[in-house]
Amino acid sequence: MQNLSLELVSHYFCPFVQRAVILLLEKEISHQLTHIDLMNKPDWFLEISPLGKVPLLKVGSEMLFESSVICEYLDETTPGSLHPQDPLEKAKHRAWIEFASDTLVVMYDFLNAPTQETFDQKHQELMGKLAWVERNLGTPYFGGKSFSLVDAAYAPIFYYFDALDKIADFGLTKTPKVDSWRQAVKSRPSVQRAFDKDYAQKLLLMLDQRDSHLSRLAQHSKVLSK
Ligand SMILES: N[C@@H](CCC(=O)N[C@@H](CS)C(=O)NCC(=O)O)C(=O)O
Repeated sequence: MQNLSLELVSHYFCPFVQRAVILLLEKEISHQLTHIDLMNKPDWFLEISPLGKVPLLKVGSEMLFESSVICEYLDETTPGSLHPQDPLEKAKHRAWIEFASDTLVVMYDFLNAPTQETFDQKHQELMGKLAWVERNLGTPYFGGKSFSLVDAAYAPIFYYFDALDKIADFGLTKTPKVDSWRQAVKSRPSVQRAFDKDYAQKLLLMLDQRDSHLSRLAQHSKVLSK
């Protein structure tokens, strides 16, 4: 990497930001992290963010957006790629990172579903996604022995699982390969450093502020009572 300063513009609960944070920590890349309030986006952010979304990576006076682009840039400009070398394998990893993004969209709809009907529908969609991953996984990591960008892309999803497990059994451990992958990814030091120890509990508190089927289930299960 040329000696350019790196600043990641972030939001504490953004799973797309967390992919980049894991990569920065995994490769020990010096950087600055700036959190913003997405409910009250600062003017300086709106001026430099084409989509009005985090993450953004300021690279010297330049600016990158889109988490997969940011991760690829960080990976390519530092030694020891976290992508496979073989072009076909690399393309497959990129495709599964896209799949992780799609899974996050379903996860968001599931977490915020206003009614039981939407909740059940999104739950089924989520289980369908997990079944696809189950059939395409290596061990202990997605690509086998080495931790890769795909693992970083799914790590935030596993923290949602931790929060959900506190509320009820949603069948998230019923895909055994995904379940052991989840443990392997969460044991990775860079992943542990990227998330606070009580991150899942903080997620629950955040989700509880929404008027959703899940927040009603959480209140019913008393998981949020002190
Ligand atoms: N495709 C984008 C998605 C990023 C994204 O959705 N960020 C959310 C927070 S997790 C955001 O900034 N939302 C603000 C908004 O949509 O106004 C990426 O991979 O970077």
